[in-house]
Amino acid sequence: MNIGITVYPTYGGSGIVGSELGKELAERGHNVHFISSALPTRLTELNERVHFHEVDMMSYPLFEHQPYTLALATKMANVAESEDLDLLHVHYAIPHSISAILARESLLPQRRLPVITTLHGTDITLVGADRSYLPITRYGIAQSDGVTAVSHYLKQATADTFQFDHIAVIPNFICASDYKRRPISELRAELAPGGEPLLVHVSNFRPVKRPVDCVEVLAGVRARGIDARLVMVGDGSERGRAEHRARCLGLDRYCAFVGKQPRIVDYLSECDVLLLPSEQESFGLAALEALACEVPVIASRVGGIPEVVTDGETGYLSEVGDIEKMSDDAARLLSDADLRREMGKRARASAIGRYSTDLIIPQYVDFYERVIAASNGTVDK
Ligand code: GMT
Repeated sequence: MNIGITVYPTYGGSGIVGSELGKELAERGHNVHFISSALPTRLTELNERVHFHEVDMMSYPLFEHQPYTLALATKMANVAESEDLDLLHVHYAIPHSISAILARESLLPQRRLPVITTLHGTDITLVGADRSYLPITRYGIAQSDGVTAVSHYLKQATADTFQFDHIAVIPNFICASDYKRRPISELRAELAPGGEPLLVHVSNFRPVKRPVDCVEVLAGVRARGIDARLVMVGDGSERGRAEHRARCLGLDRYCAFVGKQPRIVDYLSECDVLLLPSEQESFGLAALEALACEVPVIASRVGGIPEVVTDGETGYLSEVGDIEKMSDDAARLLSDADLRREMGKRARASAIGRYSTDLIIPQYVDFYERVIAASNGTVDK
C-alpha cells in the first residue's frame, strides 16, 4: 500500500505513535509518506520506503495567523496525486482530520481517497470537548472513512462527548527488541552517585501530567526513610514549577531534570519505578515503555491507564493526587528488590504479550484494507 501519514512532528505521544507506525509499515513492505510541518522527531532516517513531504506555508501580510489547515490539505491532495496514495492516516483529530477531509473532497470526482483518523486523547478530552472546537471535531470524526482510538476508555469518551462510536480500538504498541532493559551503565552512577534507588518520570511536562506530584512523592518516599532520587525526563510548561517545588522542599540535589532525551530506554534501564501521576491519560505510552523495560509503574487510576497497568501485578494505581498512597507504594517497591524484580518481569511479559508490534501493526494493516475495500464499495465497513 501507499500510505500518507500526518502527525504533530513533536515529542508528543501521538507523534511518536504515528512515526513508529510508519516505520513499522515500511519494514513490512509498504510505502509511507509523512506529510507534516517538519520532519517528525522520531523519524531519524528516510529511505526508499519512508518519505517526508514538508507542508509549504506562504507568508502573506493579510494572514494574521497562517492557515496551516489549508496548506496541509493542499499538500495532502498533491501528495495523494503524485504518490498515488491508497489512504491518508491522520493522528490527532484537530486539525488533521479536517485537512484530510478537505483533501479528499478536493480530489473528487476523479478519485476517492479514504481518510482514517486515530484519536489519541486530548484531541477528544480537552481540545475536542471545548465548545469552540466540539462541532468541527465531531465533523472530522464522523466524516472520516475509518476511526480508531488507542484505548477502550477513549472510545467510550468519544461516544459520550460526540455520540459517535463507530470506532475500532487499536492500542499503542511497543517494539520488544528496542524497548528492552539494558545492563546498568555509567549513567546510573551519574544519576545515583551513592547507589540510591531511582524514581523516574517521563512526559511533556504539561499541567495534565502533574509533574509536581512526582516531587511530592519523592518527599513522601524520603520521609519514609528511603534515600531515593528522582529523574525527570522531558520538558514543558510545568518543569519550572516542579523545579521550584523541589527547591522549596530542599530536594533539588536529589532531583535530576535532564530535559528531552532521544533515548528513553537508556534512562528507563537505570531506574527502578516510573511515576505517572497524570490527571488524564487516554493510554499512557510512557507507562507501556516502562513496563517493557521491566520498570513497575505507579500511576493514577484514570482514563486508559488501568487497561495498560494491572494494579498490584505490574504496578500500583491511585486516585489522582493521592500522594500518600503513591508514596507508600513507591516506598514498598524501592525497599523490596525481590518484589521489584518479580513485578518487573510480569510487567515486560504483560507489555510484550499484549502490545508488541507483531500483534498491533497487523491490526492497522487489516483496518486499512477494510476501509479501502468499503470505500471502493466492495464490502460494508
Ligand atoms: O495529551 C497528550 O499528552 C498528547 C497526546 C499526544 O498526542 O501526544 O498524548 C495522548 O496520546 C498518547 C499516544 O496515543 C497517549 O499515550 C497519551 O495517554 C495521550 N495523552 C493524554 O490522554 C493526556
